[in-house]
Amino acid sequence: MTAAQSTECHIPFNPEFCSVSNNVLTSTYTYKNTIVSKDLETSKVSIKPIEQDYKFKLDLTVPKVGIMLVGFGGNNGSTFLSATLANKHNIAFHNKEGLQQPNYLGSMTQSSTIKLGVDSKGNDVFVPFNSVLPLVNPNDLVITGWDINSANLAECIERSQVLEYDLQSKLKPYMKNYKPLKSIYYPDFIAMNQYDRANNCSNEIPSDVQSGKREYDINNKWADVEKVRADIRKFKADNQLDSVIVLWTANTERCVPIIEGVNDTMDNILKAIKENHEEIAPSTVFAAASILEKTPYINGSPQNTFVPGLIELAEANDSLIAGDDFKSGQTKLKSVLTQYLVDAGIKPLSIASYNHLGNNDGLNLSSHKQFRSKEISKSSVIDDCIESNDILYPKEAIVEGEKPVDHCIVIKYMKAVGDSKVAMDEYYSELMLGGHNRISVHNVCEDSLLATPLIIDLVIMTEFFSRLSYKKVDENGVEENAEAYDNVYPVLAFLSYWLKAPLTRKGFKPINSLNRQRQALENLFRLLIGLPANDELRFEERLV
Ligand code: NAI
Ligand code: DG6
Repeated sequence: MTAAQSTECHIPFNPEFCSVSNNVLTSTYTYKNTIVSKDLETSKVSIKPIEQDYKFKLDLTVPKVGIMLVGFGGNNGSTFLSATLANKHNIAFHNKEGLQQPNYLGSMTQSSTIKLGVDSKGNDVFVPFNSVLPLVNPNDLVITGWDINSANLAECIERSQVLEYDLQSKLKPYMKNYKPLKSIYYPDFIAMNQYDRANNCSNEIPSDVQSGKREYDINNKWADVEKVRADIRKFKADNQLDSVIVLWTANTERCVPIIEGVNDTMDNILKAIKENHEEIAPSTVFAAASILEKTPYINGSPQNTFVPGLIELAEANDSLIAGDDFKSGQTKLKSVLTQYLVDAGIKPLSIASYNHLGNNDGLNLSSHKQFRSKEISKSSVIDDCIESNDILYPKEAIVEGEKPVDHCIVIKYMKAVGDSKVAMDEYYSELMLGGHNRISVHNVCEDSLLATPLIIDLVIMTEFFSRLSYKKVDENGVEENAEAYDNVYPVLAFLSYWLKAPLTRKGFKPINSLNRQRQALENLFRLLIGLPANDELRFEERLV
């Protein structure tokens, strides 16, 4: 490993279940669950407790990590670089309220805590999330990326109008030397209103200058994959990185149809790229290139990049993937509010979600096909919560083809509000004895300042998962695979907390509840240091 830093863990490991050797933590854990079956005729429920022992291994050495953003020059991409540079160089700045210090507010890994246990009096004790196990410090990330537009990153922060003027001025000297790598543009996938931006593309066809119209080669898609692979390798070598992560934060593309023989299997999708199939999008090229380089790939946008063929490719290469679509403001709140209503036994009847925004993301989404991708990812967030309560939503009462809750998504482009997206939601619910409850939310989401911390967390946690491996142990203590540990399954559903439409393993339904998503992460951290899963029984207080 190059330039690897050694860890300083402040939290002791429980020696009953953990040991450390050569800076590798080994933990044992008994996973317990219950198999529940329901007799459909009698409605009788039967339960069968199950247990499985696991051994986990975590490399405690934090590597030197590089991040490559697709869409580097956009609002999220440029805010991501700004945030890490401002924190790294401790750049304080003035806004109208006075002097502000840089920070990572909104990042769960950097600015939230985990309950570790209780003090001698039974009161809860919390510790910073990033103090439990060694995680990469975002200040240490080496950052680059691709963009179809050539503006340098100092120009980008001015264009995006996200940061305070004073901070922009202080950051510009650090940012002007960051220039996006040339990217790949196939005009059919993002809105035509983005066409003028595409002046930094490796697939641009040198053309007659007088025509004034740029043209792009869409018939060399395998060469585009090879170009992205070469970019990843060069970045890694030039910066002596131990690992690289690629994250898509470029414009939302339209979704692609799943076509038998084209993108339904690994072999077919590789063939389709080589044959320049029209349904191979730039995001397919970036994802395929990353997977072939065994470089984790995260999809921060809603398009269905992860078609079955790409998932199979990730499985075959044991390469981590996660998606889709950052869950930042309106949707995050919706997942919490819907859960609250449904868990309280209140029945949401309709959720009307409207928003308008004036940034380039909003401009792109003003085109119907791109809006449709976003509509799909924003719609799915309440599904599992509604399904969890068949007192409120009895299966037999659900009309085929209809959703039990009317859920409507509207997005409008309104230039004036820029990056300060306005989200308005109305939750209309049924109360006891014919009553109704109407909750109206007016939420100003500073879009990129909400999304950037999620990018930080996704990168930090993806790197963490690439250091984690496991094996099963049978009831006699015999290890399933005596020689080696397995990597975690390539589709990182553990990252669902940050994603609107979490990608899951085939055959499993996504979990959208924010609390449940977070609980999984907390409990994973706890078991790795030899602690039991958190419960809130509080017997110290509640039993005599
Ligand atoms: P943006 O429009 O400011 O930035 C996107 C950038 O991608 C632009 O600079 C554009 O030139 C570039 N681009 C387009 N196609 C490209 C390609 N093929 N290769 C490389 N670069 C390309 O958008 P913003 O606000 O940064 O959002 C980025 C993505 O993240 C969008 O898809 C958005 O829907 C998604 N997102 C944003 C959230 C937020 O709160 N800001 C939350 C959830 C998702
Ligand atoms: C309009 O909804 C623009 C989108 O890109 C959102 O800003 C983004 O998806 C965040 O959405 P949400 O629902 O998590 O606030």
